[in-house]
Amino acid sequence: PDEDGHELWLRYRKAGPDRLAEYRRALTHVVAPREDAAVTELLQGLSAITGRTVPHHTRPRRDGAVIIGTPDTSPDVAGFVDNSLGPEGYVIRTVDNAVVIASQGRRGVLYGAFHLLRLLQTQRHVTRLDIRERPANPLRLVNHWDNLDGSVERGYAGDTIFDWDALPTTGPRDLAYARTLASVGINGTVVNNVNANPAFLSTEMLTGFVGLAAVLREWGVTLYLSANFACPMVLGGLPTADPFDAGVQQWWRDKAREIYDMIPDFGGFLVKADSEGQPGPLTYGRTHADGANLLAAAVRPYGGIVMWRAFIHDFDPVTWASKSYKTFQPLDGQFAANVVVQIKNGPIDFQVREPVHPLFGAMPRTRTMAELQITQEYTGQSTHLCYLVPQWKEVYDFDTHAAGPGTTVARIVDGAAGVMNFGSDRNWTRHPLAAANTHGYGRLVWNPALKAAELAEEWVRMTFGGDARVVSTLTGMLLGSWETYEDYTSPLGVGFMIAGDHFTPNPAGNAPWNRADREGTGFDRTVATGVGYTGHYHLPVFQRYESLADCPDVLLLFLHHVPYSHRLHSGKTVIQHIYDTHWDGRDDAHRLRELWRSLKSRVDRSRYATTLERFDQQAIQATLWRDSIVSYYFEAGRVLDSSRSWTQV
Ligand code: GCW
Repeated sequence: PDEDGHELWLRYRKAGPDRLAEYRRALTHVVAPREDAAVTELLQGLSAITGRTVPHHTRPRRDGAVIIGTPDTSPDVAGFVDNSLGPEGYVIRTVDNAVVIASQGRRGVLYGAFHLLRLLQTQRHVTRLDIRERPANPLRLVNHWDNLDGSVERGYAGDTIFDWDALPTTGPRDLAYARTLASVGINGTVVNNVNANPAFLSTEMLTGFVGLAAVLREWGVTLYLSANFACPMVLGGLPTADPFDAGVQQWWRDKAREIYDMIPDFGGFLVKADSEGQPGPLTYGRTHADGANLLAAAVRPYGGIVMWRAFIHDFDPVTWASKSYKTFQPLDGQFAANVVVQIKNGPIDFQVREPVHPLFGAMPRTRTMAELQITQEYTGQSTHLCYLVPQWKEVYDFDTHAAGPGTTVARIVDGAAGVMNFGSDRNWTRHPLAAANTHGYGRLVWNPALKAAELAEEWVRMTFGGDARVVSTLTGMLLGSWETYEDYTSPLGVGFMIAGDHFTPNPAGNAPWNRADREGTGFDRTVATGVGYTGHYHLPVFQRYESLADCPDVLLLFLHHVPYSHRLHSGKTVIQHIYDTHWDGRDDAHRLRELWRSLKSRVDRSRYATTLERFDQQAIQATLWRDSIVSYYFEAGRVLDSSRSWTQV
């Protein structure tokens, strides 16, 4: 078997002795009118896991049938499906001596098939199943920041996973990619960078995408593309890209027709406009809503959508946190019904710790989705272990109070986009454990109520098997890793301690962000004395953030400037907290390596070695981080560390 290859968590290994007999009895053949992706996956998975050839039949033959389908295609499942399931929901039920997987739609059947396989991969019993699932949100996407030349912006696992030149011809990797997304319920992908080369919408490229869309379609994944707002000028030779210009409107309508003629189920466009040098409607005195509605009108006849990004700033630390809120909030109600505003989880840029973006809950008449970052741009890239599901859960669970208590982000959004961490590396993510973030992202977006601990354990079992020591050790390592990374990098929400590579420490270069001076540190973003950012939140949140006494410790330096002697809720002074967390966090990073070493005899040699090399690097980097931040703050404030004596240091 391909131990370190691109199987990721879809490793169908023969069941252990405690489950093998049960699985062999319960799952003997797959029943469906015809072979499709769900059937293929079940045949492959069930055969490998039971160690017997599991065949496909059109009718049940004996005990152990796995009967799958939609009411349209298979009369056997008709009685199991009701309308409330929707096209992506499914039931899995044990009936007599068969297992039924039924859905209204093809996607639901596929997700049900993966669910059954997941049960087997995580060593669960399957004799009395009664499962009912439906996704919390319709938009469950990944975003690739992949360029035409094959490079990946903020990609840390090689070049693009796609082979643009080969398209429309596709290969095994495209198929494996589509399958992998489907296995965790992801139903859409934007394959090119939001810093979009207009050429991605050229007729030549679109012709190629027909092939990719076909593979994705088999696995229930919709293709979307990032669009450059200046396409009518660059590709169409028009003198303007003004959304109010009739020629521009016509150009986008024609482009949409061309695309939908080729790819009838094309999902629509993702747009980064008037941000970091990208063209946009502001050039013509129009608003973001005008720009979004221009493209939305073009794709509307075909059921397409436009995902319009809210990530805008002026590279100015003073205005950055508020810019997106101030620009988009007044536009609430002006976006077309098929526009979804895509909002990063926080107001800055995927820092290890940020408050939740104040736009969530501020645009009640606008469809919104959350942009999360699977690729660990600021959280250790593919070197540090940083399991982000706990962070994303905090985002989903955050109560905006927009429509009273309980207006959580999970209840507000229509879905999410995860900036992807796959690349051309043989194992797709470089750090073998980084795939836990990809898996966790898909599963959490399907159901934000799932617990981080459940998802971490599920991934470990699927990826490394059921050995109890491996499961408990690795699950624990994943769950604590975000806090560890935060401890030795950026304290108390201060953010941007990082150099231009977004990897190594450079606190001195970021003084306008951390504002460390002789007396204290932190960025005053209050209404009373600072830049007024806290005022973007609804009342109870505003009060909590505005008040120094109530502000959560983890966000203290994001929201307030305080003296080094300020006492946290923990009882420690800010400066002592900074010293202690950096020393402890660095030690925890070294401990992660020891924990991994303790699994040596329980993990295959190849993945063991690749992963150990990651932990070796992380340990070195964590020491560098600790020393940089501790010395920066010591030099700024000249306060002695009261926890460590000089002999220890
Ligand atoms: O996260 C930052 C990155 C940029 C990125 C930008 C964005 C795609 O540093 O590389 O560009 O934000 O999200 O648009």
